[in-house]
Amino acid sequence: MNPEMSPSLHLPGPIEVERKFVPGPDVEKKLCALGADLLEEITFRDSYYDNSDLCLTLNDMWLRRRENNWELKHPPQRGARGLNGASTQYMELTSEDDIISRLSEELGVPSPRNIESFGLNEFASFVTRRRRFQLPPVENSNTKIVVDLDEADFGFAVGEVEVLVKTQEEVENALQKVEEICRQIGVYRETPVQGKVSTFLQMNRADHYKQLLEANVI
Ligand code: V4E
Repeated sequence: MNPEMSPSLHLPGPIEVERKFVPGPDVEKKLCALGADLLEEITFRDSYYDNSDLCLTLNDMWLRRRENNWELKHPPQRGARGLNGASTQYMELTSEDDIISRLSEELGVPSPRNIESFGLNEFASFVTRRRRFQLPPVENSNTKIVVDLDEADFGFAVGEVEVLVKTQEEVENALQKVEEICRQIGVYRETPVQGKVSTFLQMNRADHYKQLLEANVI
């Protein structure tokens, strides 16, 4: 059986369940009122890669280098999209070996020695300043709920409520939890809020952006 379809088997990475929001002026006050702690303030550069046919992103696969680390996000179930209502669910791979085998499968090429040898092109690169908050633990659960307030260097700000889970079975609860937190901090919206990469493409690479819209990826 395909391990990605079986809920309880070990997955190669966590599933990130997330809901983005437009950060209003009161959001930090509301987070404090819920007992959130500022965990860290960090700054990092993300560079995103694809081939000339956009095979990865048109299939909702997002390969990036965050500072010196490679990361790949893809929908947990094959053929599905990561966007689910106004929330998203993506498997996050951080092991280079796992990323290479997933990419070579997707691109239909043999596994090279390293990720650079796929010869992919950078299509977006920007710096994010992130303030990360952690909400107090939910009783009888070890779920960690994190809220990020991001400012990208191209003049765009976005927030996200995020929960990491280990199995597909836990996704439904996590979706409810991120929605509930958005309501509690007063940022709930029915429709998806666009993230940094989509906004970067809309501003700088209109054709790539249009193709993603037409493929229902964003
Ligand atoms: C998955 C995805 C993209 C890659 C960037 O993912 P995102 O979570 O927006 O970035 P970031 O910096 O917050 O990563 P983190 O630090 O949380 O790991 S670009 C587009 N997608 C798909 C997508 C979508 N279709 N709709 C929405 C609302 N978001 C993302």
